[in-house]
Amino acid sequence: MGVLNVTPDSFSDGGRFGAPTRAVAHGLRLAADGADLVDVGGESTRPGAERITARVELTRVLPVVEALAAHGILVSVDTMRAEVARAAVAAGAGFVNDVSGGLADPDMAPCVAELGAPYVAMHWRAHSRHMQEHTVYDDVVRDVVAELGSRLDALARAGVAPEQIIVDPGLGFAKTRDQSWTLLRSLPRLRALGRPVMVGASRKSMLGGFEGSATPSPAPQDRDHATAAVSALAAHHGAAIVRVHDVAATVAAVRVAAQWAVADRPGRPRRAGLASGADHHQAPVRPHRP
Ligand code: PMM
Repeated sequence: MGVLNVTPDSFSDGGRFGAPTRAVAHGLRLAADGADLVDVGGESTRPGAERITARVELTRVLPVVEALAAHGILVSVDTMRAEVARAAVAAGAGFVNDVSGGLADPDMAPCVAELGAPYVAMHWRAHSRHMQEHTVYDDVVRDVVAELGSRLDALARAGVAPEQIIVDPGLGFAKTRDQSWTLLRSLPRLRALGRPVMVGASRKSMLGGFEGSATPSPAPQDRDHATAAVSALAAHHGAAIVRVHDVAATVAAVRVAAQWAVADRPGRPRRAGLASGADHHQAPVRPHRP
């Protein structure tokens, strides 16, 4: 999944794609680089970010979703609002990516049930302004799995089909850097929820410096090699989708992981792609064509 933030204040691509024409051009580039889907977001979720109105969000995302979908690109809309999800799907989006897993907007679950589109339910505890005040866990993996499990139950009660749902641990969202690494190392426990797992580590502060390294933390836009490495490892350990800014580097790295898995299992050819990743037991998520 390629990241296309149409925001003036995104922490890593810093508003470079604010104007619709430049955003669309970048989305086309992400697809040409090998993204299976392009995630269009109009509201920044960087730590401390203030909310914007639905009207501003719609104005930012709809023209970009519409143009990319018209080019035949599978678009996902990164939104916490049912109203935006509904309008984006009507404009051609085939996926809904909700960082709040349905918690921010009570209308989201029934809306997604009605739309029938694949839905990313991310682990989330609070809006960005306050999220880093919510990093207390008894056991981060057990608590995140349990909280995601509750979201799956709530989504099912609202009529969302299990096959629509992809789960995401929400790296960096109400998590310290160490907690994010612990979650990343525990992908099999997230996969035990029975749904495909998505991972978004791209350019995050968890990649901003490593044990034993004397070099200063690289700026977010200088974390793409580290992102590619982490994406390959995540794919190898079963992530179905990795959400990244630099698609070309990650596609190359994920292909290496896929080849590694083939080489691991002589006689069992595998296909790199949306549901790649070693040991995938879940059914692949079928894109939604409105
Ligand atoms: N991270 C960001 C935004 N949207 N969506 C999902 N499902 N998972 C993530 O980890 C995630 C996301 C924040 O990163 P950005 O500001 O660089 O887009």
